Amino acid sequence: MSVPRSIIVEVQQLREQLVEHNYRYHVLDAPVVTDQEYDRLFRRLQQLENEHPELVTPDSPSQRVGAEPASEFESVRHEVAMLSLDNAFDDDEMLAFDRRLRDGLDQQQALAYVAEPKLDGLALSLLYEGGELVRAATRGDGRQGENITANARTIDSIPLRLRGDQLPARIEVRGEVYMDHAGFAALNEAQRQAGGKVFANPRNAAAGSLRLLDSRITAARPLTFCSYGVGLCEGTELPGGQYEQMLYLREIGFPISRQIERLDSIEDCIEYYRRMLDRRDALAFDIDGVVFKLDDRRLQQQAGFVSRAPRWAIAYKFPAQEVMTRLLAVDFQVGRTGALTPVARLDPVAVGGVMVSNATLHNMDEIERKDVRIGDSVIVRRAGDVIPEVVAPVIERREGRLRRPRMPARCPVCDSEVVQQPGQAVHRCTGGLVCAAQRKEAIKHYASRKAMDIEGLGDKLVEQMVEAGMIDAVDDLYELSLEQIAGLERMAEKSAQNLLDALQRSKRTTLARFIYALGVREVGEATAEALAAHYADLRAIMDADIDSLQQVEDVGPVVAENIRHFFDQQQNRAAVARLLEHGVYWPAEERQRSDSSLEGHTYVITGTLDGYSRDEAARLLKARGAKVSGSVSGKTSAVIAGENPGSKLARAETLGVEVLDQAGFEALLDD
Ligand code: 9MJ
Repeated sequence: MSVPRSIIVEVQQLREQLVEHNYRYHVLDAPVVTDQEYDRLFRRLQQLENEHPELVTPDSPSQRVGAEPASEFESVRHEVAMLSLDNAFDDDEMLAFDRRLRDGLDQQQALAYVAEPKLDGLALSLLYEGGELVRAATRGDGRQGENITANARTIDSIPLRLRGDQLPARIEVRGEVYMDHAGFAALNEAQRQAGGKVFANPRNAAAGSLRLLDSRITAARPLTFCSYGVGLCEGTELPGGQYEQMLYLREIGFPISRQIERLDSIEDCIEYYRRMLDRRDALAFDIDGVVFKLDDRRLQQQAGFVSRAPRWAIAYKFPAQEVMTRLLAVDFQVGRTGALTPVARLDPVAVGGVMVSNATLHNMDEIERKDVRIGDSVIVRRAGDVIPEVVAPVIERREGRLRRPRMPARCPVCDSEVVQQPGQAVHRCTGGLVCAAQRKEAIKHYASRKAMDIEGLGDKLVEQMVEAGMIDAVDDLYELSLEQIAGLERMAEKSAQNLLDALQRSKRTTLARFIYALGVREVGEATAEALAAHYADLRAIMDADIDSLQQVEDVGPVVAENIRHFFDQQQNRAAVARLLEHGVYWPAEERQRSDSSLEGHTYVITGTLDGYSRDEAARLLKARGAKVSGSVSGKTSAVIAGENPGSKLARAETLGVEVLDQAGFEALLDD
């Protein structure tokens, strides 16, 4: 039975659309359809191919789901060796690299370079013949790698077929496969829940995923490809500059770095390195340095190679984010809700450019899973704003019998009993507000920016005050006198007065902030806001039963139970009453506001707005029914851009999303 022509045409059109959308998403970074629309087209194609299997082609976008597992990877020889890069660790080494190159090439004037972040993943070689992906191989030892074509085909950002009509007969494109932070976190969470292997870092996760014999599993792993060069090329003359060559790769379908730049001198390269180092933590993926390549490809050839690396390229490495040190001891820190967290005391070491002597070990389950012992050499990681963590012990370096950390039976702060609720990983101190650690944390939380926002009342000051016996609970804050505060060590009278003023100002708040500030277990900002919006009245929340609480968005049985439990305790009700007596209030308009003028709209805020913190601006939008998101997509209603906007503004412009300035933002609130 032949397939109706209309079906053949539809399949053809669906493929073209999907390929185009994929290219716009992964390469141009400018999608024009929502994820749902993409999925709809994809499912329609799958459906038609299921009904008419004879229409399936190897380069169909549907063929990225993985194939039957292989028994081993075939070895492949690289026709052009895959070299590594020489490293530089400081500016002098960069200047020396440039000088060597200029001397060798007999060049007096400055050399131009192409700069891009050094992705911390795995090198991949992609061979295309007649525009079609025929082979993907790992770097291996540079001469010989492994054929992982089936796995590479599952990565959406790797084109199965090249774009354009004047394609080279054969071209080998090289680049890096990596996993971004969000993908890595999601994968590890899924692995943890399934009791599978948890990866130490995104690089290991990418490597592990790419080298699975079952490509159907690889297909489900969040891998990304970014190209950085060409190996062999036959049948076309490539542009004479490295930068132009990269633009050519983008044209024929490959993602290239968004941060790529052509620079006029080695001084500009050093400046680029500093800029990237500053931005390192804000990137969505790990980079371990910056790569510079001579732009002029004729000069590249002239410069040639030394042993395993080109003379015309260099990697200027960042300070390592993972280093090895010794675990000296494990202490237990008591949090606001009494949870005991194991903290690693380390032999001090520089990680990512900062000295680190403490790192989190998360919880006892993690310690057991990783088999960390006191005295072990351990890998410590510090990435971005995330607190440093112990990734794993280096078992090979373990000597003799080392002791496993043990959860203490009594609280190290107040000596109350430590218990573990059945079915829960956390151990808690049962001391409640008897425990100074819990009292300190409760007060710190109350004063924090997203809670009562008491300016000048930082963690150190709270600790000092609790230790001096000046405050036991949050309501004591409002009874502090100028003399008491000024009497503290390192506290000037002026600062003491400022703190008193801040305490006074903090009394005017919102219901949501107040609920959040109380620190009910598992009631975060969003839940506090949902509770305030639902009940619009503190008394109603304090007296709500479990069933009623579960009517609130995001409140499940556990959180409902926590809220009920909190307000069932006489001491908590009394504390609330005392706070209100001290004059904590939220203006009525805030309380009763149930404006929905912005319902169905999603906004993204970037930059600084005059007179509003980012949180405050978000709160005002949400109070009118809007959603506030952290990332710009085709679904964003508008991006609100204040002073010094970030990359979100550029992204809005690429996507054609409306951009509002301060006046536009204020107009939204007034409507
Ligand atoms: C990475 N890892 O991002 C190279 N790389 O060039 C970039 N690696 C490279 N270039 C030649 N951007 C050998 C390796």
